[in-house]
This record gives sequence, C-alpha cells and structure tokens, in this order.
Amino acid sequence: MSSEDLYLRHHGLLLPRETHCAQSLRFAQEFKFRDDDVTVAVYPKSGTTWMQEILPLVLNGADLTPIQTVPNWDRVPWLEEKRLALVVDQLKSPRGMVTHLPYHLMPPSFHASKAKVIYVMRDPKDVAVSSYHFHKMAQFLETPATLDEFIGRFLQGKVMFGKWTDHVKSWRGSGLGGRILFITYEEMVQDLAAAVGRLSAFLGRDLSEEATQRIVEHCSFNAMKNNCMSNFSLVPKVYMDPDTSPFLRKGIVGDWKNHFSPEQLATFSSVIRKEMEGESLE
Ligand code: PPS
Repeated sequence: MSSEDLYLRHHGLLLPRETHCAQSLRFAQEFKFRDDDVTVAVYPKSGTTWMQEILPLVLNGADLTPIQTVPNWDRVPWLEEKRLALVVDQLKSPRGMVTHLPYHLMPPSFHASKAKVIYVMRDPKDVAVSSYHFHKMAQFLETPATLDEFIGRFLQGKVMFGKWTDHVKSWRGSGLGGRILFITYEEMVQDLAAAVGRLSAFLGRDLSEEATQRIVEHCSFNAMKNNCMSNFSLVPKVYMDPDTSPFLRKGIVGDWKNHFSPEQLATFSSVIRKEMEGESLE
C-alpha cells in the first residue's frame, strides 16, 4: 500500500489511518479535560505501553484489576485514536490517557484545565530501532526497505507523528511548570521502584513499600510480555504479526548498538545534536 493509503495528514504530521480519522481528531479537539485527568505524552516507541500499565496502578494504589481485565488501549486510551469515543464513558476519574500529539496540538480544554502530564522520553536511537521493527510487524504502517532507509525517514520526520526532536522540544517548551513531570525510559529500566516513587509523588499518591513492589513486579518487561491484556496478542495477526517481531521486543537500553553502523551513528547523532541545540539534554 502507498503512503497515501496508509496515513492521513494532521497539521503536517503523518497518522496511521487504521487508528485515526477526521472524526477521532475532531473528538480529541472537542474533548473536555477534567482537572484530575492524567495524560501521558510520549513520542511513539518511547514507553507508551509501559505507562499504560504503571499509571492505573499508581492511581489506584496497586490494585491489579485494570491490568488483568482491560486491554491497554481501553484502560488508558489514546486521546487522538478512534477507540476513545467508544470507551470514554467507561473511564472512571481520575482518568488516565496517552497521547502522541505534540503540545501545540492539544485541545483547548487541556490548556484551560489543571490536568497533569507525564512526558516520557527515550534515547532516539533506541526509539528508531524499536520503531523500525514495529514498522515491519504492523501491517498498517509503511514497511521499511532497510534500516538505513528507515533512519533517513525517521530523521526527516516522514514517520508517524513527525520528528522526534520536534515532539520533545514542543513538550519541553510547554511551560506547564508543576503540571508536567519529565521521566525517561532509561531511568525506568534502571530503577523502576524509584521511577514509580517519582510518579506517585507527582500524582499525590502515598504508595506503601509493598504497593510499590507489586507495581514493579507486575510492570516488568517479562510480566507484561506474558500479560495478554498488555502484549497486543489480542490484536489479529493481520494487523500486527508477532512472528515478524513481538510488540514487547527487547525492552532494553542501548539496542541501537546492535543495529547502527558507525556511519549511521555519526549521521544520526549529528542531525539530532544540531536540532537539539540549546536544549539541555544529555
Ligand atoms: S507504541 O507503539 O508507541 O505504543 O510503543 P511504546 O509502547 O511507546 O514502545 C514500545 C517499546 O517499549 C518497550 N516496553 C518496555 N520496555 C521495558 N520494560 C517494559 N515493561 C516495557 N513495556 C514496553 C517495548 O518492548 C518496546 O521497545 P523495544 O525496544 O522495541 O523492545
């Protein structure tokens, strides 16, 4: 299928038609945020699914019911996707949502509300590698010819939701102050208990040691890989083929080292460094 068939354009960004349409984007624009809503803003392949697991448990004091009974896409739905309109009435406050939208495309009611945001960042080299494998297994995305070709498209922003650098800069420059928490995929891999501690403090939840440990255990890569509510095994193979690449693929930091050539690393780093000039990011 051609790129035209697979993607629609929204303010210059490519969005998969399989999960987005004009109505879903209008629904997102007209969505009424509540002050106690929590939104996870995240560039694709940076930790969305992981947060769909962790957030409900932090909010409810580590009651496992949501992750054991509700698929991640209905549990913490995407603001901009078709599915939201179908499940919104079933969401109980405080509602958790995820979005891949950049800050400037958030709806008016978000800006008028006090809803909090958790922004998850991941090393863009690992994002590109994860995304490359995802594009091969997801039938609703343009299949990359080679990693080299995909890296080129990634750097030019000719992938879903545009450039990684634009996304990160939009949220870092949002000026949301105490309404936004920045957290990295890498710190979650390194010490999930500490990351859960940061999240619960931000959300004003007082989690016991035991509750924190339960979240860490049930949100580990292996636990999620074996949880059919979270590993996308409920999605028919014609849409996502786990034999090509599982959705929960490796879950590690630095997999780019197994994929990037020295030349690809040099090009990638130089483009990202240039576009991130002035941003205090390591
Ligand atoms: S998507 O399609 O945007 O929703 O993808 P997203 O969920 O943002 O990113 C998928 C990557 O996150 C990894 N992942 C995890 N890593 C470590 N621990 C846990 N628990 C976890 N859950 C999801 C997932 O494996 C993808 O990364 P890669 O590098 O491809 O393994």
